[in-house]
Amino acid sequence: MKRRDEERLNKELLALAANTIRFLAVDMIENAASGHPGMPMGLADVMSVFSAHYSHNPKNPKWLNRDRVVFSGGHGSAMIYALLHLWGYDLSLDDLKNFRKFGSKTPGHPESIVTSGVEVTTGPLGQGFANAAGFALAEKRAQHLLGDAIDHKVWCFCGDGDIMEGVSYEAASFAGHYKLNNLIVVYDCNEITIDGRLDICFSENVGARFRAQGWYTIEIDGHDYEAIDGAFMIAKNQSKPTLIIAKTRIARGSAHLEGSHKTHGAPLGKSEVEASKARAGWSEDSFYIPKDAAHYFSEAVKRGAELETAWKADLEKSGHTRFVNTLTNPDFSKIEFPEFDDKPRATRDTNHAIINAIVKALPGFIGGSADLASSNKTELTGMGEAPEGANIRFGVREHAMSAITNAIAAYGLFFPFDSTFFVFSDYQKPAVRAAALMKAKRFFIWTHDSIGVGEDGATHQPIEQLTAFRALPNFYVFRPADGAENIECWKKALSLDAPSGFVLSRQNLPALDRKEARGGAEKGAYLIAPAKNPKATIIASGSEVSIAIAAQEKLAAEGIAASVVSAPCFDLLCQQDDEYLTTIFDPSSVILAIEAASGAEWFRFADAVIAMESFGASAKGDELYKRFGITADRAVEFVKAMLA
Ligand SMILES: Cc1ncc(C[n+]2csc(CCOP(=O)(O)OP(=O)(O)O)c2C)c(N)n1
Ligand SMILES: [Mg+2]
Repeated sequence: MKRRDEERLNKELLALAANTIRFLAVDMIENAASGHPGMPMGLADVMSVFSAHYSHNPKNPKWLNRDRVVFSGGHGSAMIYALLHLWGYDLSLDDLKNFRKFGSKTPGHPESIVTSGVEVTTGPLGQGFANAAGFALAEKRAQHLLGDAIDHKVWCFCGDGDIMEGVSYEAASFAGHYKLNNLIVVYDCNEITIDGRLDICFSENVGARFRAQGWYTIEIDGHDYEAIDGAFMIAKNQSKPTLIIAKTRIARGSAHLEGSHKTHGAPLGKSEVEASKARAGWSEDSFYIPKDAAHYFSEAVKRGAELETAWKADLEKSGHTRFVNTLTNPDFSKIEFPEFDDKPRATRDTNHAIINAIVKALPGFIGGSADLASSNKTELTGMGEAPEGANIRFGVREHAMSAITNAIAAYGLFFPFDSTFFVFSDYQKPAVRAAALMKAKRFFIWTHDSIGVGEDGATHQPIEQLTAFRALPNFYVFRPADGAENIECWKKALSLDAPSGFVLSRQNLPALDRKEARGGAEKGAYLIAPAKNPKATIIASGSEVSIAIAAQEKLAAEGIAASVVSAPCFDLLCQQDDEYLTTIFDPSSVILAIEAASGAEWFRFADAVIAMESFGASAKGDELYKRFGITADRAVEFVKAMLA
């Protein structure tokens, strides 16, 4: 990056710029009467230097070769918004004045779908750290596909809280193993968290930990401009990821509260703001931006335009422009989905054939498993290994896996997946929620979806997870009944701008007869086995659809007409209008749902629900279905009782 040395080391200007960040953030927080001034004030010196190192284009926040920057401590949002405004992003002074207000572009914690320039939604500590590792991995894959056209850095700013969270351990281990030397993490080490001094609860040697994980580490005074600049220069030329441990004082520049945990999450208060501004020789005016500071930050606009123009020319010369477009706008109609015959198959197996068909057509499809690829059936045949190839070995690091995959999705070129047993989705949950908040187009592949798992027992048999994920906004859970439905679910999921989860069986399921079927999976549920003038409708998903059909046959033998609705996606079903609902649920029929999970949500549609009311147990899957009453005979009993 072109940068004038005298500007980089103009300490007076850097101090002016830092105070601008500090007091803009402080004024935003006073104005909102809530927020977190400690971090913006403590990190302002680092950010003022960072501003000259950061390669981005504020007028095109999606420029592909921009540096990715992640603020993992989302509570520092006032600092982020102040910077985005100063750099020239689409964030006005009025937006800063609306900080934390309903419908503003400046929510309490940064949200990528609300504010342009915010790469990922952060707030739950540790997520951003792992996202940064994901961006770094995504860049390695992009470099493999596009060569020198991609050569940016990934920056992450994090605090004591992020470092304490387990997910940052997993992600650091992953980044160290894959030698993600494009990753630079700045640890805002103020040794203060909400409850007070860090040493009341945390005393490990963070540098030694990261070095053991394969990182290069540097410790600096986070208020010394030369040291900060020097650390950035060193970090940019490493063969390993770099952790810069910046020793800082929380609320640096506060007249009486510098170093106090009280500044973490509460406004300084009017008199303290006045005293602090007076001590810094700052204007008393709120939202004051000195001209020289404004100029210093807004250089980003000119520099960004130059950087992007030069990059576009280089890309053109490299001949990769079309490939970038292909990756950015994948043509899903190119996928040649497999055709399945009528042999029984586990949906994890049909899914394996489907994801291999997807990757054959579209190089932006990448992903992997948390050490269960052979069980999850997620190997992408012949597609190579990460960081260059499409198969990512996440190791047994489910939480980081999903936060990493969220960032791969946010990178701009890929639509990734990750995978584990459905029961271990509990270990991914915070990242699943983050994916939904970001509307990330990405896929969770969850196999071993029920008590059908069998002898591994209760620890490995999901019960409540389906209900939990169906309750998650912006999230689509697909539980297909067989291979044909599995394909339909993928077609739908690929069309959504939101994350999807595939909940798949370990055990074989029969290929269902669809000759009489009405409708398809795209509405979430459809009549897979309709009956004339049904007295009952049985609704089920996944492995229970064939049980419902068996119940239908038994009822028919007793002269009771029943229809069967297959519901691969509860979330989509909830979006249908009454007109559609009456086509699948005959208004004169009683409705029974059957599912080998907690099933509470089915009461939204059903009069009665057969579901799991306890944990599972160790035995063969078939036996467990009988023991727990997830059977056709029980469905028949229920229907007869409901009609009586
Ligand atoms: C997963 C998670 N747990 C708890 C919180 C609540 N929380 C927000 S900030 C914070 C402490 C942060 O300490 P640090 O990262 O050192 O930030 P600083 O106080 O130095 O700004 C906590 C516990 C959270 N946001 N996310
Ligand atoms: Mg701290």
